[in-house]
Amino acid sequence: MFFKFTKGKKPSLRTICAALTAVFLFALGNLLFKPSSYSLDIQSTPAQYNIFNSQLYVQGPPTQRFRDNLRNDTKYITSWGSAGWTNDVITYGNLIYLALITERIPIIPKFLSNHIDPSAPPFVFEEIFDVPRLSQAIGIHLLQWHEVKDPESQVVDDLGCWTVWETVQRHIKVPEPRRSPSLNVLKLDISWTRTPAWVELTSPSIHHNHASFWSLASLGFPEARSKSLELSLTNHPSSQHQVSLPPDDHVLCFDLLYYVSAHHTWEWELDYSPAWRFVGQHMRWTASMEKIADAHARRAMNVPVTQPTPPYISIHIRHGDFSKQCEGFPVDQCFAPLSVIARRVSEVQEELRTRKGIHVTHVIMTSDERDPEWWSDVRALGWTWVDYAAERTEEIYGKWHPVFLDAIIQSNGAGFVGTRGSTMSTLASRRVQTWHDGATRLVSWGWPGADDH
Ligand SMILES: Nc1nc2c(ncn2[C@@H]2O[C@H](COP(=O)(O)OP(=O)(O)OP(=O)(O)O)[C@@H](O)[C@H]2O)c(=O)[nH]1
Ligand SMILES: *[C@@H]1O[C@H](CO)[C@@H](O)[C@H](O)[C@H]1NC(C)=O
Repeated sequence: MFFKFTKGKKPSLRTICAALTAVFLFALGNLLFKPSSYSLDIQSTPAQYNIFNSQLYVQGPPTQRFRDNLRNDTKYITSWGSAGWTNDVITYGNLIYLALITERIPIIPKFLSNHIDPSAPPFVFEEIFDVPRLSQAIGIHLLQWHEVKDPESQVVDDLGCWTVWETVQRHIKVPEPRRSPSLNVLKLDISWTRTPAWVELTSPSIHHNHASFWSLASLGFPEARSKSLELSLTNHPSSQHQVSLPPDDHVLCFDLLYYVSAHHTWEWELDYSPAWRFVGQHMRWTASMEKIADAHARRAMNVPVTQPTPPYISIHIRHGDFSKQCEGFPVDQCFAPLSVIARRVSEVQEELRTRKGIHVTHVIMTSDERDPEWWSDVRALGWTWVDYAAERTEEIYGKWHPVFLDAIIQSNGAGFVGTRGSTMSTLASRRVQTWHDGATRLVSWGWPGADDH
């Protein structure tokens, strides 16, 4: 929560036949089952080949000014992240879902390191998420900012955007647009216009700060847009060039799409979450990331090279700055003790045994806890973890990799035990349930006995 916040090898004839058959079946499947509205405006070849080709959605290679690269027959949508990595994954998932329902092409920014070492360079979306697979699953093309505007460009572009954050922040006296560090990286000078009050989510729960998907989507269509612009909404001139611009319609943009739901706040935690169902579940890891994660998991479990990776139960225990939510309890009484976590692991083992007939003994812990004593208690339970220092993962792959690999290892558990209130745990549960039909539990915490049940 945001606080509650085969390379080099010649293909065999058999491979070629299999590939041709696959392409044929794929094309046939698409003809039969895909709604034709996704084919956009390109008629000559099957749409599914076009959705992977970014060049059809921009003028050409990335330009100094992003606007020079936009097509006049295509509408776009964008937004930016500004929190921990998983929060930003949710934010980008919400952006892509809004793109679906507004029939616009999303432009996705890079991930910026907020929770990890700030010296870690921005990380491109398609290097962790399999973009062609996602595109094919949801039927629209995805653009990334580096394909539109040259990352080396020194040109500061003006852009008019909607601020949702200023409208829905109830707890602040003088609400403001949410400023993402991405805007500096992309050299965008934004003039913000406050969204109408009606974007706020009417929810059965009384949490603050959320907007609703369809109210935001309506701003991407002419009628709601022009009616809104009649309302004399607060506009902030851009901070560098001091220009006042109306919200752009060619590139519909919003400051922050983290707090957005269809029906209920914190909706990614709920089974019907449309952003999860129509987008999030299709955000699969790239094959190369999967491979690195599998190698790390195998070494953590000491799997001999001749054996397949055994099923395991993954755990995510979020500590660190979650201690701020302890409300007076010392952390050893606030965070769930390992005995309580072990009880949840047994439940997951039991469910996997009875429901799926699989006997899972391997347990892999992931956590932001740094106390070596806590980790030796984890070892005493017979559980293991990836030792990123010993693996030299950061030196070899970069600073982002431990969090990516932990997320992938969590998501590939036959079962999962996580920390209630952590988005990293929320997403791991969703993935284990949807991708592996796994057993999941979230541990409650905050006071002694919080997880009693
Ligand atoms: N490598 C690793 N990093 C973790 C782990 N748990 C937390 N972190 C770090 O802490 C960050 C937590 O932020 P998010 O990913 O947004 O998830 P969250 O648990 O909802 O936390 P908040 O955003 O702070 O509320 C992660 O992105 C990681 O950088 C873990 O198990 N392994
Ligand atoms: C749109 O762009 C194309 C090619 O870039 C150009 O030929 C056409 O005149 C433009 N249409 C409008 C309405 O500007």
